[in-house]
Amino acid sequence: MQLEKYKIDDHNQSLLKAHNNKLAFCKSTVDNAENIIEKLIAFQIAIPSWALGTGGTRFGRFSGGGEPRNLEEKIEDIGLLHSLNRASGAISLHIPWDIPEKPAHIKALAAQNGLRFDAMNSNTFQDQPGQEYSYKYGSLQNVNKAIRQQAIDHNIEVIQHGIELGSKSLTVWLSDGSCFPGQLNFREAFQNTLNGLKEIYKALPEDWKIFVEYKAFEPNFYSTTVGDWGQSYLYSSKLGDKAYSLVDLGHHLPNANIEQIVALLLMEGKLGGFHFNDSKYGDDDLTTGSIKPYQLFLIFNELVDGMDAKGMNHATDLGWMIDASHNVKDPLEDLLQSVEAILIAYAQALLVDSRSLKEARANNDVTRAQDILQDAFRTDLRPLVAEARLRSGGALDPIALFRQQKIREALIKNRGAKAVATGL
Ligand code: PSV
Ligand code: MN
Repeated sequence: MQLEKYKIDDHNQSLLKAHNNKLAFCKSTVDNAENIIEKLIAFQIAIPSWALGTGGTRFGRFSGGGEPRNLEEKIEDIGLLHSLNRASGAISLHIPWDIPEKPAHIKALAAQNGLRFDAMNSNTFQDQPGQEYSYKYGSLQNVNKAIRQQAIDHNIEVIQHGIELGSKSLTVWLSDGSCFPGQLNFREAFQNTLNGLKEIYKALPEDWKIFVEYKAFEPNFYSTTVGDWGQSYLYSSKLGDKAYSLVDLGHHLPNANIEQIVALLLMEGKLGGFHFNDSKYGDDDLTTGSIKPYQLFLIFNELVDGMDAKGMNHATDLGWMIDASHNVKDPLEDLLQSVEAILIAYAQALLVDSRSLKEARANNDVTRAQDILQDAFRTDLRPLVAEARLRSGGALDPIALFRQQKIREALIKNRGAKAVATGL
């Protein structure tokens, strides 16, 4: 389903006066407004192919209807999101949930929707129909060589799919670990995993990156073989220059200082990718910014500061992706909210008066340092985010337009109330 340009224009026209008033006020209080708007326009956040349907938990799944039934429809949904917010110009595929059977056709469809292919994701955390060996006791860590080889081969196959689509990176998230003390020899599990990753690394094209994603727990509840940023850093530094750590916001133990992790990984040149979501308890996969917006801002503050220190391009030098699940909200509305929250936090980080912060730190002026950060966080920059959308051809109020145009109703009519998307 496509949203005609004139509908976006009509919607924008109806909101323009109010928007311009808010923008004028915002610009009168923010010195570098134009610079922030420019950076926001360039910033794109990839949408994963598995986030377009209803998630669910092991207790149940309550479908919202009209979910995309195949990869083509997922691309259409992301194209729709992108036409509304102009900031979702990339798709990240999970194999085997979304095998591109006809890659040339899929590539062309994505291009028609203004999308490029972000990181490819492998899956050795589930058994697939017809698969020879089971991953019940792990994949790359497995005590059985044939199982390890099957996992290596799968990752190499995922790279091949990615090459056909023009992707440039592979994200490996392993659920490997153990549920009970005594189950695993930690050092052997690490070495097996490292050896497997080395084989996968060898299959990477020259201009590709591999992201090693870590997670504290779940589905294993005693140990995880890539359990934290230290372990991920160990793997990525042993692998080589094309290997990086990937930070998923939901993959830490409670109250972990994620902004500090980000700062140090960036300092070491080993931060490669980012998965956005939010959580209260664990890997809750909630809408980004819905629970801890201040933490999101503090993380962005370190990202901007750390990237600037290395002369990195904010928009292109890290892989930005949303990794969320939608159990009670419309997935498309939820994704629009997430993208908005990410852009607000990014804009606020760009607003931080870094020179004064440096001075405050040099004088051990703790009160002033806190104030500088909170000043930026408490400034309402939504008009700048809306202006960036407007200038790139998106809608001033994407969710309002989505509802006015009854897009979900149309999707249900086309695809049915019981259509179920693949993914978790
Ligand atoms: C695991 O919890 C994870 O964050 C990984 O990125 C997976 O690929 C993704 O979720 C989808 O299940
Ligand atoms: Mn993730």
